[in-house]
Amino acid sequence: MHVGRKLAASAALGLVLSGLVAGPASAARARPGDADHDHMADSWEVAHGLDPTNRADRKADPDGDGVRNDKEFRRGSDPQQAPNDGGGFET
Ligand SMILES: [Ca+2]
Ligand SMILES: [Ca+2]
Repeated sequence: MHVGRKLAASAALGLVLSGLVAGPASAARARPGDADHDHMADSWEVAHGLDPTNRADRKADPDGDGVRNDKEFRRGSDPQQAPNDGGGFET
C-alpha cells in the first residue's frame, strides 16, 4: 500500500512539475526548425516577417484579421495579409 501511494504521489508531483516547466516540456515536443518552440516553423516566420526567436509573436496579429499568427501558420494563410486584402482565407 505504501509503495502504491508513493508512486501515485510521485506521479502527481511529476504532473505538477511538468505544468511548472511547460516551456522545456513543450520544447521537447517542438518540431525541428522551430527555435522559439512556438509551433511556427522558423522558415515560415522569416518568410512572413516574424522573429523566429521570439515566442511571444505567436499571439500577435499583424494583419488585424482576428487570427493569431500561430493559427495563420496552421491554416497556411498569410499573417501579414488579411483575407479581405486578397489573402484568400476566411476566418
Ligand atoms: Ca517558431
Ligand atoms: Ca492575423
